[in-house]
Amino acid sequence: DHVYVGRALISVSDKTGLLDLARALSALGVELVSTGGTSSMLRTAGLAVRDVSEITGFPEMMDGRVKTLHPNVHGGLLALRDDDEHLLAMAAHGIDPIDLLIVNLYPFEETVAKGADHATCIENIDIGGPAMIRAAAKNHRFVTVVTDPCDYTQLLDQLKANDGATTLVFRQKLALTAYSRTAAYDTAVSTWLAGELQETAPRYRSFAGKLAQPLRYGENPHQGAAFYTDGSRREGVSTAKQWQGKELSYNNINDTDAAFELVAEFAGQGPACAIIKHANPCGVGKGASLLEAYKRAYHCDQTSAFGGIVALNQPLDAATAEEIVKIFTEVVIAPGASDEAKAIFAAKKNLRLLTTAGLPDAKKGGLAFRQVAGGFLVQDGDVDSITAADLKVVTKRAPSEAELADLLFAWKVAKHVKSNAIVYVKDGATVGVGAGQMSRVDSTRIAARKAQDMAEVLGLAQSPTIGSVVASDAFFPFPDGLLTAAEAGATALIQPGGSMNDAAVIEAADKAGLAMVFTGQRHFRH
Ligand code: 93A
Repeated sequence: DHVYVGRALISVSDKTGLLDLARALSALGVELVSTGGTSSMLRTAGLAVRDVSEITGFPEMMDGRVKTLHPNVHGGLLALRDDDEHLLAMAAHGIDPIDLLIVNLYPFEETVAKGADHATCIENIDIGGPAMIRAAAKNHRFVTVVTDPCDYTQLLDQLKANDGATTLVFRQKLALTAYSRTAAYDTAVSTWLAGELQETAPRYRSFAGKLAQPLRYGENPHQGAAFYTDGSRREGVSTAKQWQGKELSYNNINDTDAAFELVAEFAGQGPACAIIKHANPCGVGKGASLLEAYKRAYHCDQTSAFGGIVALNQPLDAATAEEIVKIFTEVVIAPGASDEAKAIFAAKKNLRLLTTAGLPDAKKGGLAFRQVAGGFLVQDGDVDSITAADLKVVTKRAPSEAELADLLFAWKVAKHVKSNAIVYVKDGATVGVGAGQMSRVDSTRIAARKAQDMAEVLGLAQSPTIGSVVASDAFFPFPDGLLTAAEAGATALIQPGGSMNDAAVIEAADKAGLAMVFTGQRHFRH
C-alpha cells in the first residue's frame, strides 16, 4: 500500500511553510508543478518548477478563474494506476500522473470576516482548488493530498521514513481532512450567501465543523472528544487566547462558554461577573468595580464557586486578579487582561487565563444544536429581547424602581440557568440560584435554602433572600412556588405568565403583598 511520489502539484494561497516544503520535496527528487503565484515564489527562491499552463496547454485565464480546470490535471489526479483502461487513456492523451497534491484555498472565510464587499467575496470563492482536492481525496488509494500547512512536517516525515512513498493509512487520514475542509468551505460560502440574501430558511443548512483541537477526553475519561469550530467566528471560547495553565478539557470549554455567554448579557452595563459550576451559574454580580462584581458573585454561593469558572465582562484588572487567586479556580475568561493581572496569575500554574478581543454578541444567538439518537436538533439561539417596557404588571402593587432593576437582572440570569430555573437577586447580585430541578417549587426551595446556608457562612444576621426579587424561567403552574419565595422574604417576581392558573397565582401574590410582572417570553434551558 506504499505509493511513491514522483510528481507534486502545488497551488496555495496561504504560502506559510511553502519554501521549506518545496525545497525538501525537490531534495527527495519530486518534480514540482505549480500555479502562477505559487510557481513564481518557488522560482524566485531558485527552485525548478513547471507551470501548470505548460501541462494544460492553456494560459491561466479570466483573472485566474480558470487555471487548473483541465483533463490533464484532473486525469492525472483521478486515474487509477492499476486499471489498464485508465493507463491507456493517460497514454493516449498525454496525461502524466500527479501523485501529491498540495492545495490550500482562496481565503474566503477571512475575506468575509474582514468585511469585504460582495464582489471581492465572490472572487474569493475557490473553484479549481476544491475540485482538485476532492479529486485527489477520492483517489487516495494512489494520491496524497495535503490541505493544511500544519501537515507539511508529517508529510515529509512519511516520505523520509518510506523512501519517498506514503502509506495508505496516511493517505486515508489526509483524504478525510481534505473532505472536511471542502465541506466547511462550502458551508462558509452558503452561510455568507444566505446572509447576503437575507434569507432565513438556509440557516438550517448542512453543517461541517472544522476541527479546532482534539481533547484528552469527553465529559468522562472513557469518552473520546474533540472541539470543532462552526465557521461563524462568534467571539467566545473558540476565539480566546489561552495565556497559561493546562489544556482545556471538554467540561472546561462547555462551562467557560456558559460563563462568558452569561456576562455578555451585561455588555456596556458596568462591571459584571459570573461564576459557573456544571454549566449553571452559582453566582452572578454587578458592581461599581470588577472586584466588587466578583466578590458579590462569589458570596452568592462560595461553597460551589470553589473550582469554578469565572467570566468577566470587562478586562481583568490586578485588584480582581488578586482576589480570584485566593481560591482555586479552573478558568478565568475576560475580554482582555492587564499585564499586572497576568503577572499575578502567572504564580498560579493550574489556573487558565483566557482572553478575547471582545464579548460575544448577546443579541445574535446563532444556532444551537442538540444531539438525539440518529440525528440532531437545530434551533435559533435563545436571544432575550425583554426590556422594562415589555413587562406587564399583574399585581395590585407595581414593583419599585429598585425592584424593577433587580427583576430585569434576575431575568437575564435565569435565562442561563438550567430549567426549572429560579433566581433570587438583591441589589444587582444573585443571592440564591435553584437549577435543574424537575419541579419548580423544589428549585424555589433549594435556592432559598442555599441562601440561608450562605448567611451562616458569611455570619449574616438574616438570609439575603429577605427583601430580594425572584425570576422564574417559566410560569408558576401553582401558587406553591410563589408562596415559597414569599416565605423566603422575596418582595417581587418576574415570570412569563401564561399558566391556566395565572389568576390563582396572581391572587396569591396580591395576598402576600408581592409585586409581579409578566414577560410573555419563556427561557427554558436544558
Ligand atoms: O479561481 S480558481 O477557482 N480556478 C482554478 O482553476 C484554480 N486552480 C487553483 N482558483 C484556483 N486555484 C487556487 O489558486 C488554489 O486553490 C490556490 O488557493 C490558489 C493559488 O494560486 P497562485 O498559485 O496563483 O497563488
